[in-house]
Amino acid sequence: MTLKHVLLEKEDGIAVIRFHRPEALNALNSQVLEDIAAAVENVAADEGVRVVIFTGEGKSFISGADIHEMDNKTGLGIIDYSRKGAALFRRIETMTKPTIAAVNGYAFGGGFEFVLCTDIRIAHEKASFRLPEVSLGIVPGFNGTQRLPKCIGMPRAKELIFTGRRIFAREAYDMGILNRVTSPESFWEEVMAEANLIADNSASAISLVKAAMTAGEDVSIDVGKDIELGYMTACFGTPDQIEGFNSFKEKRKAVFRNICV
Ligand code: CO8
Repeated sequence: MTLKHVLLEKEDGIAVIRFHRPEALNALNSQVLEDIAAAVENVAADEGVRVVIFTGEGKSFISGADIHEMDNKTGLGIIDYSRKGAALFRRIETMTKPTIAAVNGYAFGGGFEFVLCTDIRIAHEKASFRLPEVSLGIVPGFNGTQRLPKCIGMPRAKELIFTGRRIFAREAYDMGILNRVTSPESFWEEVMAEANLIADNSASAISLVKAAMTAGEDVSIDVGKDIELGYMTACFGTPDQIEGFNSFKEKRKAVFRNICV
């Protein structure tokens, strides 16, 4: 598929969705949001894709929502734009395929908020994160006020949002925002190694695990354990469960069917 601001590559079950708007450091205007949404729907519908990586072209992951586009909007236009972004971010957060944010540079504003929607986050040590919205007189409107406190706790989230302070990958890792920090040189190799480790496992089991974790995120353990039970039960009798158990008994590596549900 050809998109203006997103490059989509697929190889060996791994899809790479690369933001490509170099003239604005991959800022999220409406067209970029639509292109990312189209790429996400493409990989979501593709049974061959087992892992989805998001990354940026050049020195930026995403430099934020597009300030020039927002500048021309009135209240209703902003609601429309904000909802478009929020719907895309939630779609990414809840899609059944595992996602990796490979943070290659600036993750500012909506870019930082994008990272918070992904399952696994890897950045190289020069990548940086910032929620500068209050310096622009606005609120982190792609749901950063909601997701950041869940990720790092309310006091730290408030400090980052109230100050608009920029942090580099090591500090983001220490706060629990990132899974791993790499050197710039080994960055892509480590991202792909992680994606391959995931892709080797049962895609149907991972999608059920993710569904259970997403559904159970905000519920009591008593409700959550029953959610898990439902998804656990659904695994039994699937081709991957049968293959996984057979491979154990036959002392060989499992060869899964790549079925995502
Ligand atoms: N929007 C639009 N254009 C941008 C953006 C952006 N967020 N970021 C960079 N650009 C453009 C610049 O305008 C510039 O274009 P031009 O050459 O035509 O002037 C080009 O990208 C290159 O930028 P710089 O020359 O500034 O590059 P530097 O390497 O010197 O600096 C920075 C890079 C530090 C990333 C700098 O560009 C910057 O601070 N950008 C703004 C970052 C920012 O404030 N992001 C948050 C935006 S607000 C937000 O994301 C809110 C999300 C929720 C919205 C909800 C909807 C209601």
